[in-house]
Amino acid sequence: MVSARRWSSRIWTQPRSTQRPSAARTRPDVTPTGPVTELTIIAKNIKWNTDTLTAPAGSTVKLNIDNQDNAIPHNFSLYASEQAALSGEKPLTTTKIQSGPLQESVVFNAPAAGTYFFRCDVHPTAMTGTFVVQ
Ligand SMILES: [Cu+2]
Repeated sequence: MVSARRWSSRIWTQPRSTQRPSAARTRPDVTPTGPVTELTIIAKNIKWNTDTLTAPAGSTVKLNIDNQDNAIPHNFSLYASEQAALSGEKPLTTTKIQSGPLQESVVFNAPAAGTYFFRCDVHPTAMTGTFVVQ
């Protein structure tokens, strides 16, 4: 802690290790309307670590996205259906396309109960899955 350190000069320089990593980003872009369900998905070797994510209806989802692919860009987009994604409909929620390694979170209110489709828009055939709201 800073309080345990001594001032070595009049100008305090914050040690690097306590600086906020620039890669860590959170987007609290919605007002939660229900209990928060925290989910995590990992992108590694141009694959998601799971092809199914599940959230309770009425919950607010905090999805942690861990892109472990060095210098490979990914994002996460949730669509009403696979057909909606293929026909160019706008995603229900999406993140910016960014290269890894990167950990970020996106917060969104779960859509109505049903089965949805998610993918990485950069790798729309290799990185897909089903998002279930029940
Ligand atoms: Cu990708």
